[in-house]
Amino acid sequence: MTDEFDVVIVGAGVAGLQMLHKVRELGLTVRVFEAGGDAGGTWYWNRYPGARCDVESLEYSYQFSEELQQEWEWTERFATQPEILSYIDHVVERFDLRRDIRFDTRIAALTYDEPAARWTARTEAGDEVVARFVIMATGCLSAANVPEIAGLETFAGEIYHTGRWPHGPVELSGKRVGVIGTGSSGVQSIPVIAEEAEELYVFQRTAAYTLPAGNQPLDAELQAAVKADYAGFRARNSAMPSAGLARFPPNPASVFLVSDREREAAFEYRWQRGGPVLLGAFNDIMVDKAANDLAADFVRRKIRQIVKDPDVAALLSPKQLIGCKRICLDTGYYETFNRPNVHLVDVASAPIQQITPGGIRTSAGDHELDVIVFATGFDAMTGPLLRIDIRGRGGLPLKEKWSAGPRTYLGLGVPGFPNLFTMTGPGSPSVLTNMMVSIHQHVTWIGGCLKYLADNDISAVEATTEATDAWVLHVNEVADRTLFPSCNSWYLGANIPGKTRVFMPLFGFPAYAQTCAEVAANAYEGFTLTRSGMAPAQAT
Ligand code: N01
Repeated sequence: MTDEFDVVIVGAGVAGLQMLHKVRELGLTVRVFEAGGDAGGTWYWNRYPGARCDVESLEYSYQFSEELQQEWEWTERFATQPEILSYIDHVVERFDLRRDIRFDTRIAALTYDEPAARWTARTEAGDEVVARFVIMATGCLSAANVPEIAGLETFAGEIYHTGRWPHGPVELSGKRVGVIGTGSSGVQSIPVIAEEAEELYVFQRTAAYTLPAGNQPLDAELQAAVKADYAGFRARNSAMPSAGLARFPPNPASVFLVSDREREAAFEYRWQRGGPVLLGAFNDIMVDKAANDLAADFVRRKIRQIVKDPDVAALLSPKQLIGCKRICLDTGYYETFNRPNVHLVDVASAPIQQITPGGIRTSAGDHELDVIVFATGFDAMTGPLLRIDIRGRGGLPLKEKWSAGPRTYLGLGVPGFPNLFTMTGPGSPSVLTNMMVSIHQHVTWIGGCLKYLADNDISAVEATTEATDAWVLHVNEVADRTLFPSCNSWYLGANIPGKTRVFMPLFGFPAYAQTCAEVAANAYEGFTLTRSGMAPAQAT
């Protein structure tokens, strides 16, 4: 007999775990499926050397339990991957979450049975369960991207992807290592790999902007002060566009209203403070190209000061706008290129042609390697959803529905896919925020929706096409008021060959959270609600 649950959750990362806790609170039956061997999602998979969060520890934590946030002690301003994973393990144990999770189980297909108003979830092994609701907690950056490079399978050495780093030790000492990619994963891992490897070759196609993280042991007084009013701390962060950094808010003034000296001092102050706050030095950096150029020039000057070889400094200096690709945070990234064992390979001017048994061949020559590390990122936001064969009403595949790019209402629901929720989905603030806050908001909203459906004897909830069309327009209009869509970022899907270019996340957390609350208060306006055994009860 096929097992049946009220809710199936796909993914036991940070989002799936909190959602599981909420669904249990509602008294619903639930099964979570997780492809990994344990909980943690991003933090389970991304074990590469130097992996660390770029959101401050005091903010990158759950807020659903006051006891939990009081008892956990963070040790560093920006937590390492192992520390976050042990935090997640603590949460899993504390709330006894493991018993509802099936690990090492990847969902291959989800199919909606319209007459029964039930989803069937099929695992890769072919097992099936049935559920009324499916909650996709598959993450935004979980579908690893390994570019198709000729000859990859011929390489005689070891190959790793930062997002699929082995759980056992990886020995790099005495080896010639090549890292392809200089986004956040490359920027974090390169300084650490450089210390271990005999020779490190960094294959850079686009130079990234990276700012000093300013990591340090967490100030005990600060931790105590935050804990004394964690609710207030959370509320202040939730009122920020990025759902964070309220302790160091963006400056509301224009860069053009200050003198050159004041501008430089403002940039320098934020550079020294560490973290991503340089982008908030003035209010026009992300909306006005001339303002953006001033911030970008400041960082390029820093690169020239740090990197001794002027040719290397020039290659490391990004040309695109600052911030329109996700800004990176680092510990000693630019300094690493002063080491004699580190070599920057410019694959923009001399592209990678093929991987050979002995290494990487660019149009300028061969690089002999023992290890290749792909720090080449992810098929972001839609990848984790579309790698599952999701079929809604009438057997419509989500892949077909989204052939011209993702279309959701609030980043939570898709027309034609009743009772399926996409946590931190495209069309929601997600990756432009502290994910912990966006996840909390989605757990709360979905939990409220499930309760409303149960209280009102409603068997199906489905985003309307009208509401979705208007929402997609809104997301694009908001993006077009910023500089975000102006470079080839993964926010746009531009890192994946053939992927439709659509700016996927929505800028601005507070307005979004307000809209979601209003939709809920208005009996889920924009969704069609179908009462049990009846035709649609409400179509808005
Ligand atoms: O991936 P990316 P990532 N040949 O897509 C290059 C989060 N994150 O894993 O820019 C040569 O940013 C590509 O070059 P280009 C964070 O949100 C957070 O680093 O396409 N190069 C680029 O340099 C982040 O933004 C944390 O020209 C190729 C790199 O690979 C997101 O994850 C840590 C190539 C990919 O950069 C993704 O970061 C890590 C090719 N064929 C990640 N294909 C923290 O919390 C791709 N590249 C700190």
